[in-house]
Amino acid sequence: MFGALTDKLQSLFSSLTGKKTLTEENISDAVRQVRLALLDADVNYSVVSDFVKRVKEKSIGDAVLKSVSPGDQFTKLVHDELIELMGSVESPLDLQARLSVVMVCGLQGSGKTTSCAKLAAYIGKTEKNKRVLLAACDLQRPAAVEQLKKLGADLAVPVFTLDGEASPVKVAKKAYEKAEAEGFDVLIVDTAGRLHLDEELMKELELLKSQLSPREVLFVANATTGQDAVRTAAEFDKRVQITGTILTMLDGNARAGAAISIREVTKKPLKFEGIGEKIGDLQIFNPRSMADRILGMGDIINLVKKAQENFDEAQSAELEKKMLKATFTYEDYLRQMGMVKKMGSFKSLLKMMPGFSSMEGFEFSDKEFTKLEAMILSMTVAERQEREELSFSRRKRIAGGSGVHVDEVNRMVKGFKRVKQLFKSMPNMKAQASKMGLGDIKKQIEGFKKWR
Ligand SMILES: Nc1nc2c(ncn2[C@@H]2O[C@H](COP(=O)(O)OP(=O)(O)O)[C@@H](O)[C@H]2O)c(=O)[nH]1
Ligand SMILES: [Mg+2]
Repeated sequence: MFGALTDKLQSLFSSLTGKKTLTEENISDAVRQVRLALLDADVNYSVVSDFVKRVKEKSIGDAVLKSVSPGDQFTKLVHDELIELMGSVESPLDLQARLSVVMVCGLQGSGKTTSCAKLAAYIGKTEKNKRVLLAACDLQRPAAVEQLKKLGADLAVPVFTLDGEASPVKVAKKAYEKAEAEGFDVLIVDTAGRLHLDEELMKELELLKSQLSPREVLFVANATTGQDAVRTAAEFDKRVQITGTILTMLDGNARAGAAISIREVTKKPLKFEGIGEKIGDLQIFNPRSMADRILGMGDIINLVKKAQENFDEAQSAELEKKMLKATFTYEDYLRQMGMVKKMGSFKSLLKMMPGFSSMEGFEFSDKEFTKLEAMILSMTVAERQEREELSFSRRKRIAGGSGVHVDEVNRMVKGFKRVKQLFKSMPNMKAQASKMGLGDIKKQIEGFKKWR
């Protein structure tokens, strides 16, 4: 996700790992490099200065106390400081009012409308007893109202609109009246953006805010825009006193700058992160997990959370037992691939883990799965359980039965064997991954990739 910054910090940490002790000299060097890496990643200058000052003070104090594994010590220090910089803890939505208004604002194209819908879905999932009404108050772009209507319809969340009304404040007021009259708990208000900061927009937002007394004023920041997002956040905060930020486009090649600086500059929490275009691609912002990702430690928290949503636990536990005992059959393989396919945003999930950038472009499509399924279902039960050797004539029969070329069958057999072998020789499975029945995903994916 943060490619360059992650790479730099990682090589810096590994160069320290060889050192016996942290001396003032090599700390200075390391700190200087952290500073450059952060500046390079577009982190706000004064944020960087404060950050490295703190790291330096602490690491020197630290080195006096203990001189074991200086690289790890330093990594941990930078990690801890990054977490603190990003707010330490998760910052959930404040929906305490009887009718809580959430006003969403930001520049055009930052992801406001999408985030409104994602928030509605998120609340629907996390606060099942709360009823949400969406209000389409972006009257600048004619398509904006339609866009929200469609998103709402997909989610079965009602969207309030007023045809022919040109004043967003009037629409918002009417939406509020409806929400109150009909006992809604949350009103999410989508607002207009502009390409750049502009006075008219700010006035409109101030007016909306004064009319709605929102519980939350969420600034939506496109994380790929780096310092611009930070400046914009500061300006919105000055005018409408934001209560938090939603960082979007974190699935793109976002530079870490925005994530790190916005909170420090506005002193308002980073509340959510958007990691894709789909409605489910919103998660609560977790400073620790973000620090892990920036430092390239993988994102175990989110990985586990997501995997748990997508996996049938009992089924994967059983599969894993089988794999370890190497009684893994073609049927199990098919089931496992089915689970991989079910994980809709598998790709964005993989990108959260270290060393996975090479996986970009990996997609396991429905079509490929259907092909795999056809091949395995064309096998006899004895073949699927490997009680019968897959001779060339058998492979030809399978190819014929499933409408593929025999080469494809050969590749599928290889992929299966590789995955099976992998699990046999896998004593050091990562604890978390193993819990989810994923095994060493990276190798597993390589197996899948080779099959393809
Ligand atoms: N990749 C990615 N795309 C996003 C994300 N959030 C929004 N988008 C896309 O960005 C574009 C602009 O989003 P939209 O919500 O219309 O922005 P708005 O003008 O601020 O309302 C749309 O094509 C969205 O699908 C995200 O987190 N990741
Ligand atoms: Mg919009």
